Amino acid sequence: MLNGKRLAPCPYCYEGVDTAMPAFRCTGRPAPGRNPCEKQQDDVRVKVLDDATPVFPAFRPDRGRRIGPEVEAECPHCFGRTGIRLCPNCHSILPANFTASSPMFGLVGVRGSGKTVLLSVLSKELTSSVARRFGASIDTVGSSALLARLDGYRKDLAPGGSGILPPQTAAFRKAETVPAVFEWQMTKQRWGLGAGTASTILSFYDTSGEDLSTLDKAREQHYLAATDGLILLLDPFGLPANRDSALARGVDPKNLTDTPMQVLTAVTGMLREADRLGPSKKIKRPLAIVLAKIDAFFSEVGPDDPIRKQPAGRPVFDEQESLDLHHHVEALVDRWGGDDLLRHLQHNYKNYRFFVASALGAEPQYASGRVDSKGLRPHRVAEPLLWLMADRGFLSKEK
Ligand SMILES: Nc1nc2c(ncn2[C@@H]2O[C@H](COP(=O)(O)OP(=O)(O)O)[C@@H](O)[C@H]2O)c(=O)[nH]1
Ligand SMILES: [Mg+2]
Ligand SMILES: [Zn+2]
Ligand SMILES: [Zn+2]
Repeated sequence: MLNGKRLAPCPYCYEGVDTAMPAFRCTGRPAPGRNPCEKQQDDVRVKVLDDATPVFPAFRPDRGRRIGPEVEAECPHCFGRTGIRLCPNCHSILPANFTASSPMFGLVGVRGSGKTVLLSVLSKELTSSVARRFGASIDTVGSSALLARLDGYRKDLAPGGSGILPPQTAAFRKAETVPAVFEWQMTKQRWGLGAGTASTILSFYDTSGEDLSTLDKAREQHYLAATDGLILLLDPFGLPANRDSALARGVDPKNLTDTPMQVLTAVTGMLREADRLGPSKKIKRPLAIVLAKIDAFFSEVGPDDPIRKQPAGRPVFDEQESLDLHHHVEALVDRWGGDDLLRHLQHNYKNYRFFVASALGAEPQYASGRVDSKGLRPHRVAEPLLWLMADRGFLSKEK
């Protein structure tokens, strides 16, 4: 049962994990008088994630002695106790409060939609301003090559950095596409039960920037199926009314290969297949559709336009403001020739909402890949995620 009572998808490999029966990793601290375990290559990680980093041994505790949810185990080699829980399938460290009821949210977008730049900025926003705003603890889980890469890109874009945008890498090794995982922990008041820690998992993976024709469809579908809510990043330059202006500004035509409509149709197809939905049934999973790079359109609207407005910094999700923006963006998409997109959403999704975001805050020089000298001014990058959280009841909504 995936998304049912017992199994929750691993945020790294998206396989269902029985959280009552995790694998464990030795901490390297032996029981008194024992020889410590040594770090070595973990064959499971090599096979599933192509990651050969030496680590302490992993093991599955003796099945016979299992009582209730397993939070600690004893290393069979050095007899040290460990609380490092692993996914049995890929041996990644599970988030601390990962349970079968932790929802997982993800983000998708094709090459050129602005995914890498957005993820670089979002990972910083989450662990700083968003965490402060909601009094939450939002931390990265484990380490991944992607997290390190995103940090590097962000430093390049920040003042004092090289000012160069991330390159369109041709292909990454599997290890470099291991998802960046965040755990959002919050204290929740539960009726009659007092306070408890609730945990939401964010799993983002960044592809080498394929277009739809070269997408690893199996992996993408596996990922889409595992998420409880999705953020779909669309490139507004790909809408019919904006293409020519994009090309005139120096946008690489390769980044406009797939139109937003083609991307959405592909995602819908994969979700329908993953959920085995009949043609008359709508997709229930909430979908946040984000028009990225929205800074490119600031000069076309007045300073008080909803797409330019800063979101309020209160620790609630402002539902009315979000709905107003949603309707405004719908009208904008229609004006830009995306009426087919609107109809598609109405026919296929029960619960969707439009957002705008700008990771950079100002237009870069598209052809040379240089960012604006005023530096990074992210705009509304976290809002789609906040909506997904509020929709699940993890954040309160202000009506
Ligand atoms: N105007 C504007 N352009 C952006 C922004 N983010 C990305 N871009 C442009 O989109 C290109 C592709 O971005 P990238 O994040 O590499 O896209 P990816 O292929 O989806 O990972 C960048 O080189 C920029 O030219 C943004 O916030 N504003
Ligand atoms: Mg990219
Ligand atoms: Zn896994
Ligand atoms: Zn050990």
